Amino acid sequence: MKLRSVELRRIHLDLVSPFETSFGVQTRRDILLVKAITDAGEGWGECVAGEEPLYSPEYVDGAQHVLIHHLVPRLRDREIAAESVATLLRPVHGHQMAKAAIEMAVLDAELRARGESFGQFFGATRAEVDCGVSVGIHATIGELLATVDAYLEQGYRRIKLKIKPGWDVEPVRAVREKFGDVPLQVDANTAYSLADAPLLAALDPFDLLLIEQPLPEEQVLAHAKLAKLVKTPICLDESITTVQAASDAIELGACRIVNVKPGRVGGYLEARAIHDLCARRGVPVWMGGMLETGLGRAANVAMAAMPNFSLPGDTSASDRYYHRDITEPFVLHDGRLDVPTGPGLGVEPDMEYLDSITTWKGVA
Ligand code: NPG
Repeated sequence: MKLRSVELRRIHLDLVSPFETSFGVQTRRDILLVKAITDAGEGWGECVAGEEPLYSPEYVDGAQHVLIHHLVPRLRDREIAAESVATLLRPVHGHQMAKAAIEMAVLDAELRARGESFGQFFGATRAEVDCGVSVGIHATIGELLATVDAYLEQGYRRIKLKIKPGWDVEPVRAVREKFGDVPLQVDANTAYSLADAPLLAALDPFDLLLIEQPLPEEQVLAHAKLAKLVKTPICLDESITTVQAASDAIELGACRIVNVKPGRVGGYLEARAIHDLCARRGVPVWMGGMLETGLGRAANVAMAAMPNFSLPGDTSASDRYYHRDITEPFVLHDGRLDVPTGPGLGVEPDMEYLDSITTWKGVA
């Protein structure tokens, strides 16, 4: 398959409600979409980088720049396959989210051309996936409980609470007291230090599924030390940027569970390798979320149907994020989302709507 060109597009979408994490409050998204134009057809990719480099070093303007100047030139006018993209891009260090976006677009084009869905390609073993929801930091416990109540009413099968120093034990206690044994986990987005081990151990009595990324991403050894001081399983997100990093972290005892985010690790193929590695090591994985539109969500839901994705993911319905998604919406039924079955991503962006929210377009 020959890559002729790549169309880049920035779109603006408001979130249905502000989403506060330990690294800031998001109220809207400025999203970079890429369309691979090949001699076999077209494919879509979504870049998960945020407006500012607060979750990881990547941010959307940087992703756009590196795609135009460093990534697309290494792929354009060449015979490529999705499986060769990461190798061709290896000379460029880092920039996993930008790399993931173009690899996703090439994979979508390739699978659409041969009439195969993402789910078939990944070896999905389920037609639908269990969904959890990520609940941001709230101003008061009362407001948090109201939000959690509404999500449980909608059928979500697991609640994840964002935590930070000063907003941890109390919200967890309040949710446990009000909602009983609902599957519950917390995510710190690197906000703590190893010295906070006693505080994190204070979460042990609440029977959480996991504590996600309590310490800064480079502190893998400290996570292994923390794992000996708390009973709740440690799950890593930000620290796991490659299959090698996943392998090292598991061997070191830094995590018992892994959050898989294809954007964070450079693409769906590296994410699949992490799934496979974790399956061999007996480490459960679950699908993370980066507030994706229907395009990224389609691919995430397909991957989450692989066998070792044994915990509910942050694969929530479209209406948890956006009043109107750019594809047909993903709708929750009985706490699950259906895996798309059409060729490639199996969803189509609504081009008229997309054009109406596009803030910039370019070709590389
Ligand atoms: O449902 O897509 C979702 C959001 C899940 O909490 C979520 N994502 O740290 O995992 C995270 C967090 C996040 C969102 C991180 C956006 C960075 C950007």
